[in-house]
Amino acid sequence: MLKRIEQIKSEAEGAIAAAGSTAELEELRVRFLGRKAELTMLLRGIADLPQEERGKVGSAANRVRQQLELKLEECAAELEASEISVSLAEGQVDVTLPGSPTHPAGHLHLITRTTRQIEDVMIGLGYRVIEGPEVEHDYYNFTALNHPPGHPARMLQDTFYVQSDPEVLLRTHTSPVQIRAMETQAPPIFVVVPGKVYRRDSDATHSPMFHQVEGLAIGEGITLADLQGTLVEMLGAIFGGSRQVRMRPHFFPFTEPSVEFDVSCFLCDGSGQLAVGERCNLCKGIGWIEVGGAGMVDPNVLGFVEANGYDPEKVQGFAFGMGVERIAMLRHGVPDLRRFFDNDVRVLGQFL
Ligand code: 2U9
Repeated sequence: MLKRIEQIKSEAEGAIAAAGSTAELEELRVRFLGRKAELTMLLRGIADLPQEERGKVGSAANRVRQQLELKLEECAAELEASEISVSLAEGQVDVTLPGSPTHPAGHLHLITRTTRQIEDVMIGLGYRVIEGPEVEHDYYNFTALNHPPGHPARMLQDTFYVQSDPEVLLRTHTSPVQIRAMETQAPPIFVVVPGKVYRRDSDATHSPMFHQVEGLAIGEGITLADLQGTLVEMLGAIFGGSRQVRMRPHFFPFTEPSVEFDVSCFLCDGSGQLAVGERCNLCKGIGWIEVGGAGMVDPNVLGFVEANGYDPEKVQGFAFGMGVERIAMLRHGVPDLRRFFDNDVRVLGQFL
């Protein structure tokens, strides 16, 4: 009997080692350890054996059973792993292949393209592109930009606050990024800051989320004339041709003096007329189109980063801001800014 148990063991071990699949292993488990297997029957018949054989046969059969169970388990784990890798390799999909039928890959959104174009011009003028958080602290969005707590200027922009913390908000402009930049880089600094901003506002020319590009130049001896020259370069590159730029006095809390700037109309070349007696419909006959705001950075703002070398007595400079949607609407004749965010490819596909 003991000899037969050893035979079963070696027969089973040989078969298990030769098994090529988990299905085959399952068949072997049934054959050698199943209800009708010889070893199982043998264990069941132990009670019928003579008293002196029972102990030896019983323990030998149980030991072999346990050894075979362990072997089966080990082999199953190995085979399962190799079967999984084979099936993964067979089922592999090359996601870089064109679809069938092929589908056009699409293109950048007009707002991204317009933003990048502005960035490129500014990079050409020696500026660095930087980005920052869209969820901001009150300090960076308002206080350090010369909006003291409780100041009415804070009301100018309808701000989205985070419910759990009155000090945390969705930035209303990208200007906080420039404060963060000045905290880490001593002057001179020339940065351009694109990004999403948020204000509670919604109509054909306003959206609760829109994009801005702002610029900041701080160093020794930078003047309003440098701002004018920079705007001429930038707007010429964006609107084409030899555009003129004019500034009108305005108010912003973070600049002093502050201006709004206009570009000469690129449709009528500033004449206000498309033909004799025909009023230009883009600039409404004025010859100028409002593009953004700017000014000399208020010394109070520099005071917040004075510790990093921005002594308002020694350095000065300008900042400007533009809405990207407005630029894109003007250039491409889009009447409603919300069309940029409907994600209708019939609209977006026109701006290749
Ligand atoms: C710092 C100091 C000053 C950025 C500026 C404007 C004027 C401006 C608007 C244009 C259209 C916002 O999108 S819009 O509604 N922007 O008029 N932005 S000056 O001034 C700064 C920025 C950072 C440290």
